[in-house]
Amino acid sequence: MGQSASTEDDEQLTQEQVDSLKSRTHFSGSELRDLYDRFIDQFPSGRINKDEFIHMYREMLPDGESTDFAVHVFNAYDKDQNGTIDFKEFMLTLSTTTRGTPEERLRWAFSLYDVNKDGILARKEIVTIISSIYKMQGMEAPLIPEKAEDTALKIFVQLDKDRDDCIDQHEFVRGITHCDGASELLQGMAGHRDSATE
Ligand SMILES: [Ca+2]
Ligand SMILES: [Ca+2]
Repeated sequence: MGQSASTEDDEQLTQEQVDSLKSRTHFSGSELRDLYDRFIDQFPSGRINKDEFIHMYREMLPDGESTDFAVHVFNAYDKDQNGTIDFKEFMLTLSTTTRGTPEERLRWAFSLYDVNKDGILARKEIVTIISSIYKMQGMEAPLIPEKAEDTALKIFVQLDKDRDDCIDQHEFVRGITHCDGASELLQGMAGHRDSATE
């Protein structure tokens, strides 16, 4: 996003990096420095790869089958889609999921559901995410496809106001909080916590 500064081998955040993150997150400078120390402690390379992320989810949710969902969440963190989450990407999402305004959270949720990252939600993307949430919640596998289709259809009927067979960000953010059947989805996401702030 236009920044050329690389944090790769730095042990410390520069003032410039702190200022830039401060302006883009809900964290203070000292919180950012503290979070950075913990981040580097846990991920000395300064990046989280997909396997590490999945592992984090497994530890957080030892009873659920969380791998599919973790991969989708990983992709929502990894804004530049380069296969790793750097500290900046981690902070942007952590800020949104822990302290974001309702609208920020919903925009982030939208990016999570937008599996192919083309800026719109097709019904099968919603089915995909809902299935991964049901799986994580321990629903029996044979029940998942039908239940997920069912919920996705319900959501679609309510949110796709202009009936063009996809949901854009505007329709999603405006409609999802009043949407029947969507509360479990948003709960599924709330189940996602970040060890870094605990
Ligand atoms: Ca990345
Ligand atoms: Ca899409």
